[in-house]
Amino acid sequence: MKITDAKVIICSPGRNFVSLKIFTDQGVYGMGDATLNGREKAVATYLQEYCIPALLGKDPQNIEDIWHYFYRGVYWKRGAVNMTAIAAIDMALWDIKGKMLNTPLYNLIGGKSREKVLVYTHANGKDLSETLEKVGEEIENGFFAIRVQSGIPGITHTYGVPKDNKPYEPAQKGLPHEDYWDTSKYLNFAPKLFQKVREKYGEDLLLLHDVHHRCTPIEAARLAHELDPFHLFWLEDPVTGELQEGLRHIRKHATTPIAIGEVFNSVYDYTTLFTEQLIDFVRMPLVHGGGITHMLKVASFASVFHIQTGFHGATDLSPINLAASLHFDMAINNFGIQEYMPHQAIVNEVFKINYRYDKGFMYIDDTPGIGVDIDEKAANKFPYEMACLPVNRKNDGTMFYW
Ligand code: GCO
Ligand code: MG
Repeated sequence: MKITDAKVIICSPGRNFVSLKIFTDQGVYGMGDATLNGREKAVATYLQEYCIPALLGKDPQNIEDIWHYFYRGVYWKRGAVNMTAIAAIDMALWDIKGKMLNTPLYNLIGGKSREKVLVYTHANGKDLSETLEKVGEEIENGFFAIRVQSGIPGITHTYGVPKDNKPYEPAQKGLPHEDYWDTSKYLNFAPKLFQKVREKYGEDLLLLHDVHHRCTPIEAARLAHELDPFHLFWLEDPVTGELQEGLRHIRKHATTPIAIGEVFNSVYDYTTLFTEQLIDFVRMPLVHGGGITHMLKVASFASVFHIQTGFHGATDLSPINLAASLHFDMAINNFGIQEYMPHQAIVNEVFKINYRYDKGFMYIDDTPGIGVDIDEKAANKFPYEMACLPVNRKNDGTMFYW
């Protein structure tokens, strides 16, 4: 069996997505997600100029070998662009294998470990009372697990909160717009928010919160400690991903579970975090984490330390990634939870999906392979438009983490 061709499809149904389609001499093709929010064309160019020419003629059945060809075989290892390109290739190859063997992806990676996939959604409000209302709405929608983000008194606009009643979408057309940030206002407010949520909705709801990399290690330790009484399911990205040792401070002061990794892309990002038991959930998604082949290794490594998965699933990851993640979530033993932020309806004009949400859980059907296809004619109706994530400054103008 041989790879005969491959192409990159860039489209923008509401937001930009990059997809890779790999063709074979058996008439079967595979689909992979290659979307890296705000840097889409870097991955597309890398695939087009360097990876696709090297893929032609290879046997798509040899997934492990092809993975290492693009990882070990490239002197410049790791990095978001590189690992997203490898992920797209890897997903497409697993998709081809499933189609050739006429079986869904989850069967190729161990079969079903569960019947359905627990997901969490987002409740975002511009202030405390709107956020409490949104939590109530998501409970009505059947969710057992809800990520709670709120506007903060004294900060005009912040991460996770939609503008003008539109669905939350952080990437804005053109160059990055600027937000403003004040950690002390946030630290004073966050514990009060969770106290109110618990008072109103009780102990059973699984609550999550994303700090989005904005605390120093000691600030994160204070926050995690003050949130301890509200028993969060997890506190996400309390410190920046680069400073792994920063997580040690949190462990010294709190038992709030920690999730990290949506900006990581290598198993080597986790060696300290796993072996020292500094985290509880792995956030790295298949699309930025080198695909299924690599994430199987990460998940196995995590399982040794009783660490679970909780993959990133924001709307800037395409339906191909979400479907592949759901197969993965179904198959591994140490699955924890999956982020689910539904795509806008317009996205489904381009992507034909094989999953559904019902009462707090997601389900994936038995379509062979990953099971998501792209309607290229529809994709052509939505051409790429440059859009970037915002940047953040402190009130004196100092550049900060967004
Ligand atoms: C999450 C993430 C997203 C990211 C976005 C960046 O937890 O869902 O933090 O909101 O900001 O995916 O592209
Ligand atoms: Mg996050």
